Amino acid sequence: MHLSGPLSGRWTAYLGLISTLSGVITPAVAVKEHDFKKCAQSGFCSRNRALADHVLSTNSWSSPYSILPESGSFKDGQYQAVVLKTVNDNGDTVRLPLTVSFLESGTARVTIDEEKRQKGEIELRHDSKARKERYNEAEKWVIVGGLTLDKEAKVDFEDKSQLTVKYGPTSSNFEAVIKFAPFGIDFKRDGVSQIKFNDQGLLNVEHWRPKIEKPAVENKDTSEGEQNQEDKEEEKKEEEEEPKGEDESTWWDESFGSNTDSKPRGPESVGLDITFSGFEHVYGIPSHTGPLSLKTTRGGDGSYSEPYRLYNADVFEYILDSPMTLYGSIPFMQAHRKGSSVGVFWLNAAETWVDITKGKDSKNPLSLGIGSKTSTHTHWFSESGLLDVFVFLGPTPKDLTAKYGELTGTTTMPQEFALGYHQCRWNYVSDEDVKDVDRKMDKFKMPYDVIWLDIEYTDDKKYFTWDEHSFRDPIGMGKQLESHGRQLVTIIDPHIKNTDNYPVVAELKSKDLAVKNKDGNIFEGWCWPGSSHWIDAFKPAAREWWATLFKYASFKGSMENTWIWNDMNEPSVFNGPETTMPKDNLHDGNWEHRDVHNLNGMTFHNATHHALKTRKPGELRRPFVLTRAFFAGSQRIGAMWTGDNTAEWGHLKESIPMILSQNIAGFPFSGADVGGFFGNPDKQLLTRWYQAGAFYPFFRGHAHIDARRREPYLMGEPYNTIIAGALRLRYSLLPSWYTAFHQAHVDGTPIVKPLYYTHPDEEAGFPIDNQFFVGNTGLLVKPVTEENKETQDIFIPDNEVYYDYFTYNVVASGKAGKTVTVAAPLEKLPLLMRGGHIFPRRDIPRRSSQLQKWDDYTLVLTIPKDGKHAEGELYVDDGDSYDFEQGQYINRRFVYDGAAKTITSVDKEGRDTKSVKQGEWLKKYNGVRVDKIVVVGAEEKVWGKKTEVDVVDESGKGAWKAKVEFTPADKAAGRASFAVIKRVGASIGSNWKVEL
Ligand code: NBV
Repeated sequence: MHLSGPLSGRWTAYLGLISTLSGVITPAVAVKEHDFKKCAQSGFCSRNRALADHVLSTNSWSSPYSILPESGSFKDGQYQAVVLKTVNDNGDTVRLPLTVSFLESGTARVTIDEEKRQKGEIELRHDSKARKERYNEAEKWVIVGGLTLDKEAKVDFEDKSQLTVKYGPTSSNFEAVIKFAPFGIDFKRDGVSQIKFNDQGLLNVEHWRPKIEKPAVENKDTSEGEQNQEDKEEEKKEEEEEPKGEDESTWWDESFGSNTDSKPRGPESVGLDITFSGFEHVYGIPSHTGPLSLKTTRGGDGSYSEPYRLYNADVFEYILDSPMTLYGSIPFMQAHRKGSSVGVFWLNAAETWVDITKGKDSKNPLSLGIGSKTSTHTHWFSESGLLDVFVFLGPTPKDLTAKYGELTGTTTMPQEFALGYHQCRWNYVSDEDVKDVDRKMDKFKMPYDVIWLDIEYTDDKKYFTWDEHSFRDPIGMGKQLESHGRQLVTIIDPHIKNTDNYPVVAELKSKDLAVKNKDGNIFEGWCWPGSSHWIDAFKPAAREWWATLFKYASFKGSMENTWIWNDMNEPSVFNGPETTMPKDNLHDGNWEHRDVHNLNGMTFHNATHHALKTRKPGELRRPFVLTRAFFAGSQRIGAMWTGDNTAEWGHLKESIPMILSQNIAGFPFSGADVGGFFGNPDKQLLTRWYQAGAFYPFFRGHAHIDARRREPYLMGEPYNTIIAGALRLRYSLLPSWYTAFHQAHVDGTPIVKPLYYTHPDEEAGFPIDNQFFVGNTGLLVKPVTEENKETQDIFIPDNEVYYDYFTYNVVASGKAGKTVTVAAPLEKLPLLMRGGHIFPRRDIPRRSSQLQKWDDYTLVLTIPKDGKHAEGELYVDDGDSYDFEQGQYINRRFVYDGAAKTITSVDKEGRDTKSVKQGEWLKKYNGVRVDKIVVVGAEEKVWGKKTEVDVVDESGKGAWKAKVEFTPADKAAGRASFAVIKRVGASIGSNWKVEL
């Protein structure tokens, strides 16, 4: 295979991979950390860190930003003023308009722009077409609600030095103390400081300025090679003697590797320190490897020495426990301590870094830190754009996810099949191969819903085409899948092959819908197809055009069960700086790529989502689109996965905090490649990965093109049976998963929840990120992520009783903060049920979720320690259309009342469901019933003598008896007693009561 074109480190790294595509299997060459910038290699990162170093090492620093008091005004929940930045010793200033908005939700928003007058004055250094404004359209892509101003917010106090605003919903008691000089804000709840802006004095708005050309350095008569030793030493000496000024070396252009960024607007970063007062733990800002509770970043034991970076990138063979950037970014951080959860959302789509340090606050120097609280200091900086930060004052973790969800939207209600198991690899080699895998999954009784096609299905990486030698009959393939309710996902990437006779690229060019380079010409770069162009999905016209390509008549071979996977949308550009687009490229409206980089993937994902929604007139179905790159707001569009992980135990282990981080940061529909993308997992690792994957919100097995085939049925015994068990466990719990997704859709609640979220007062749980709860089920899972481990220690966060899911053994009874050890031989996933819950299940094993759609339910009721109360829920709709928005759904609340000895089902929202006009689906669902209720921990004195119970179906079907079977406790084995109410027979959608 001959390749021509510009080469970079990244490109050569891909050569190993690409050669496999021509049939020669060569091991991939790993791109390592040095292909991505360290802070010291990024101009604005170094400058902001240098500022921090300078400020924090001196006592005499005073932040040069102050509010011009007479410029301030407060009206209708908004404070506006001008912040003056003193830029030199002469006292020259630049004017920065400040807006502090107090929103009805209790969220506050602080925005700092640069005054228009300044913008008019600046001249771009190059003859660049880049827009001369600070990028202010992130909001347009990200924010979907919650911006109504709080008209009740009021100024409570004002003098020459500060202004206090009281705001927030009734009884919230929020206040913002805005200090004028230096400028800073202290956000308080109930009079206690929670979040402080510019408390350390690191606010930095690099104002726009003209470039002053320095006189050219005299041409020394030496050849490059020789010059330089002497001169360099001389220069170094001079530098050392000179007082340190700002480092201007990267103001006007900046190189990394062989790429130079032209930076036509010069330096323009925005930075701010945000202190979380009295908080020891901060979480969020995915995606990174490493622990859920974020580490400190300025060196020292157990710390990182680099800031967390948010710059969507195709990080090949990413490393573990690192603040390096990955494929997607959500600049939302939460701080938590007992009694308080607060957060910030940094709305900026440019490259962003976050430093984290922790320190003891002690006013009294003699206290030696004893009794003082730890605070977390964070320092955020982005390369360009507005300073735009939302502040959430909690007080609970749930308040944070709800308020953030109100602003950026919540998880899309998924296609029901999308919660099933997805079978992927790079690549299934033909339509026959796909059909064969499909048959084998059935043969080995392994349920699955979706099979995936990676880039090789195309004709030479031209998306919307098929390789006609290996995929001769895509429709035949699609129909076989359809016949048992299964789906196909095909990959469509944003790079469009630059070649003749490819109508897609011809239209992209003729319609002027591609990303441009800095000169305003169509940008050309390298990716899988070789020379390529990139759709600019920021353009409304590009989005509309993209939609036309997905019509069934255009994308021939696609069918109603074909869905889409968007990869490489960071975007990945093999010969670009850090494998992505040059920052001086231009998008819609002549915004530089630098301004919008982290949004890019979301706009493409969004265009695909829109395309699927409109692919056939009248076909109103929920799209399924998986994305690799994402930003705040992507949760409204589809699912994400954690990219190219490796078949190693460490990657299995770190997938859990990564997914938990997605969950608390508003984008819970997430998973990691089961088995690990690169390399070959051994059978034990693969088996453990299936057990863990069965508890990822998005559950997909995937493998690199060089990896050996690893469809789960190839493992032999006992692995096949164990993996089939994990898959079936997932399928039986699908009703509970769907219910948890619905909750996420309603109010942004995580689907899988870490302990600080579920037990915000149990301090020992705050750093724990290897076990989690599923929805509101009370199911607590801690997958085994270490080799040859046959027991698992599980932390118990409260005083409830916990039962083993499989054996009903009581593993913990009434002691919070204790760790219990459970047996975890390979065939057993450590999974506990907390007392006091009722969760739905479907127990008949089927081949796909679609085949269990009309099955009756099992409810599992776990009796709590005090026997008094248990509850749970079930949400179900047609799993496909938007009819749920018109009331076509069932949303039940189940309650066990130990005193009254009843189990009841009522509408969770208190609707009179009889008044809902029933569509076809809802009518048919009247026939779906509660089959059995399993009562775990059923007390002998209550249940022991029971042989039957009364069932009253309040939908008019009457009352009848259902049989009960009681099994006493097995004290020797530690097993709780349990009862099974058989053939309950009540309609799942109606109000009913079981009376003991
Ligand atoms: O399309 C090929 C792969 C895909 O299998 C993987 O899941 C993506 O993350 N893709 C990346 C391209 C490059 C892989 C080295």
